[in-house]
Amino acid sequence: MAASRNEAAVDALSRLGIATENSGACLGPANWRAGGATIASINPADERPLAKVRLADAADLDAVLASAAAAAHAWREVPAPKRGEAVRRLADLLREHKDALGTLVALENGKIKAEGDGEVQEMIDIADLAVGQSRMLYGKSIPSERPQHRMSEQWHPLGVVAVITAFNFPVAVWAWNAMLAAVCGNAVVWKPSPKTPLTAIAVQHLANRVVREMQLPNVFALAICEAGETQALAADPRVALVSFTGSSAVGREIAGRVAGRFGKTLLECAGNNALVVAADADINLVVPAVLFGAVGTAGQRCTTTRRLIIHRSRQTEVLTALKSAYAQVSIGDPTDPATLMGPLIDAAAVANYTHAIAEALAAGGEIVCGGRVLPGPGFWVEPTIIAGVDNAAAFVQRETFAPILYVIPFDTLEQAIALNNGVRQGLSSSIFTRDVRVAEAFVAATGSDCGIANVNLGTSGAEIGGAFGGEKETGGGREAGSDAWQAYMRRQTNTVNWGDTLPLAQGIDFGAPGRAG
Ligand code: UN1
Repeated sequence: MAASRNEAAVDALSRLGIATENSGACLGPANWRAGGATIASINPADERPLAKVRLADAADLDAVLASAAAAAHAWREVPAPKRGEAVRRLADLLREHKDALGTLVALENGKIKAEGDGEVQEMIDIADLAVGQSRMLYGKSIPSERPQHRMSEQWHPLGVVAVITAFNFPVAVWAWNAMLAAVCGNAVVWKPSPKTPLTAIAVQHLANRVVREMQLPNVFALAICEAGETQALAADPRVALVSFTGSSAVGREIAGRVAGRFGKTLLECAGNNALVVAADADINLVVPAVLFGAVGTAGQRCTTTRRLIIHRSRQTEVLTALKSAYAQVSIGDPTDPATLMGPLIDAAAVANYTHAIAEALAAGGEIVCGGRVLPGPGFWVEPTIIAGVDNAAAFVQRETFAPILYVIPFDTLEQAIALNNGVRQGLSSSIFTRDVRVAEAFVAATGSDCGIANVNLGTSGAEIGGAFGGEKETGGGREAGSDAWQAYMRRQTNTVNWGDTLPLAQGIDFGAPGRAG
């Protein structure tokens, strides 16, 4: 199942400035460094190295943070709409490099080219939103209870924002954070996954171009490092906000470290997303939604559909349709336009896949389709549907980053909602129904407990305009649109007394010892 490394791929690497060996730390244009170990970026489709990267060590990280702190001081004095112009320029460069960067995402992550391009589009979309937002960092005006007083609030930059991203959205999640953080007046330090370092280096080259051309402070920095340095990054008081995307276990550790110094966190951890098929669901919507949600990105999205909660009366019909849809999924070279599913990221991901399936079978689960590891080189598995499992089983309760869909039947809407909510994670959810009462019940306060609850569309593939994130062990953070920009700023309440007396709030009379005359 080896994928060919075609000329277009080699061309994409060179168009993005990727060398055979690259430094993993960058303070700004012409300021790359790295004193740590050397790693290889492996193409998960053929297990061949794409290029090498020297990691940042503790000294590199320290230099990056010192530089970012200085840049943040200068950047906060630049008017926000001017900061927006830098993001607009970066969006221009992303448009220009969309094809190459989308290809590099496909090569390094293994997601298909259409999804790699989609990810770059997501970067462009959030950049456009951030440019507009740079003119709308609104504070409120609040009526004061005291005469001749004016109360208002304004939003100030935080300082340095660290963005820790996962391999599965190697560039878009940085963009959600970085574009907003930058217009909000912060310097951004990016710690990408060492599984996908080249896409980060490519984006850093583009950011460097913007900084150089526009002669900006070095507000975009990069530190590709190992776990020890990542924990040091979280513990460093120079970092005002740590935005973390990844597993709940690591998120919990990072959050603890940041909380220990009263820093801020923005967490986007595990999802365990269910798609509910109500008795009256339109199968023509359900099948493509499950296919994209459960098979797309080889099941490696935070928003991947992991549980199919299905009305018992529709089970046979829907599973039969899904079985034939799954049979048509072409697995192979992610850069081939005919491919629908690429490889998993690495051997550990394949091991997690096999382990979860073995557990499900041992617990009496039955494979509807898929279930096998495919021959390498490359990390190939079949998209899998497993029925006859219990929602409370350990393997259903945890997020396995692989294309495995568990089928769980229900009889009443109350049961379906309880099953949807009956996991520790709370990212995304959806229901398929034509009944407005069922739809509204699902999105009501008594319905889905997730950060995202959809009706008649799948659990994955959210637009950037909405706030993205979830509850419980997903971590509670919100990124991208709506008012998510506020996470990258500190709120200041200002009360101004423009009178000649000093009335106290709550009508307190505190005597008048200092009263003149
Ligand atoms: C993620 O998997 O970390 O909603 C993010 C979606 C994408 C983002 C996923 N827009 O599936």
